[in-house]
Amino acid sequence: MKTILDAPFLTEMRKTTANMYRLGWDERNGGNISCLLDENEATEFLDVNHVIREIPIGFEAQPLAGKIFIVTGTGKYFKNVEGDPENNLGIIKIAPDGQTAQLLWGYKDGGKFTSELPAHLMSHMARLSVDPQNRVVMHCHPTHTLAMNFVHELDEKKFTHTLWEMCTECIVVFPDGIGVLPWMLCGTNEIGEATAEKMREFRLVVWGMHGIYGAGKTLDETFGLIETVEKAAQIYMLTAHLPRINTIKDSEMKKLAEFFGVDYRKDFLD
Ligand code: 2HA
Ligand code: ZN
Repeated sequence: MKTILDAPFLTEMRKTTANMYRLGWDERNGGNISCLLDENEATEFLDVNHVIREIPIGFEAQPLAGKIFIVTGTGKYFKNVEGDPENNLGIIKIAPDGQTAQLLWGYKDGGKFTSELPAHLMSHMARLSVDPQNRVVMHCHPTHTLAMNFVHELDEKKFTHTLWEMCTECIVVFPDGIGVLPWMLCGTNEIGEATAEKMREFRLVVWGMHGIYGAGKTLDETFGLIETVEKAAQIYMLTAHLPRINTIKDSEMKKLAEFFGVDYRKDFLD
């Protein structure tokens, strides 16, 4: 069997968390990522039937039974994942009962998965029901996106429209828009359920005055979604207090969406 440290999915998790840390999106233990692994690929690097220990999930994730995820650890710092993946990450398999995580690798110091596992697994279920290719759920605290939460209405249409206006690429990258939740207590099944509900409709969900969730087929795609939102939010925060002289018009955004053939939220344009 090949060594897990050579697994492309592990390398990608290390690179992604390091990138996110350096961008300032994941201070201290902020942020978490889960990625659904292809069972055949995982089998090349680890014995998927050897369970190190079992950890209760705290809710019912029956539709994901048998699925294997690599997940960041609770209380762990993105800053440290690259240098010490075995303590800061874990690979879990959802047991047949849907209520237990079987640890296959990682969380070496006795740790466990992120406190936001409900939001992650419930979001995976929601995204898989609309896109069987979805593999990644990512949460972080991007600075400008978060700043914008304090000065912009937390309304899905208005928030999406403002961001679409800030960069020409936005309507093409996230034509489905951004779901927005009010401030809620994090780490709970309630916020998990609310996030998953939004994830049926959106690949991006803002947690009011906390951060953002993204979902996608790959780590790169999901990172790129959040990166594009954050860039647009940065432009907004750099310009919101200045007189606006120019803007990308709704008619121009429509042209972009049509030219690139994306199915956009028509009700989010004026
Ligand atoms: O895992 O970001 O939302 C730390 C957090 C909680
Ligand atoms: Zn958070």
